[in-house]
Amino acid sequence: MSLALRHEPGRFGLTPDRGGWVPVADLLRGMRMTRAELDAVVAGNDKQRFAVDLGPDGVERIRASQGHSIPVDLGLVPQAPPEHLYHGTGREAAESIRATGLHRGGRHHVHLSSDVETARRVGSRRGGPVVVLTVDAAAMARDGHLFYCSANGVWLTDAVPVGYLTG
Ligand code: HQG
Repeated sequence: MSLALRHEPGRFGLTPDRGGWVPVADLLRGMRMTRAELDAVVAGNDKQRFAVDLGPDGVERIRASQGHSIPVDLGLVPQAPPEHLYHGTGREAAESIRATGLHRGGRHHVHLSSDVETARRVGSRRGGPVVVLTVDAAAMARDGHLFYCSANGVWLTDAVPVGYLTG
């Protein structure tokens, strides 16, 4: 479902709207899955990656709450971040990040966690030793950097310059 809703909707015959939404019925057809399977994924997903709601036309729709590589406007409103946010990554990446700052790569934003434990889990996805960097989000916000919080609690920002990173 992440592939269909974040990265390659065309492979499943889907055309998300500007906000990244597709009709639930279209996703079921495109992925050849049942409604019960979809409900189980939406409810059981460890990160609550998918949101289902009623569109303005009364048609039920679904989208990924973050993590897209296709262009989408999630309609997120800038929010004041907590004082510190965290980024978990591998040791080599951490070296490079300490030198050049955090970059968003293929995603729309840099992804930050509100607690160390979650950041550690994100960083451990690739195997190997994990480094958790601390972001002085309050200072970034004071300096005019914008932060957004996705529907599933992931903090997003465009980039984190080196001066705001420790760890
Ligand atoms: C690294 C998962 C070298 C960065 C998770 C990361 C998250 C640099 C990788 C979400 C760098 C990008 C995002 C620099 C950044 N030099 N490496 N200057 N700047 N990096 O997957 O944060 O399962 O795009 O440390 O739970 O790991 O998709 O980002 O290792 O919320 O829902 O470049 O993905 O969520 O990798 O993970 P990613 P991420 P989902």
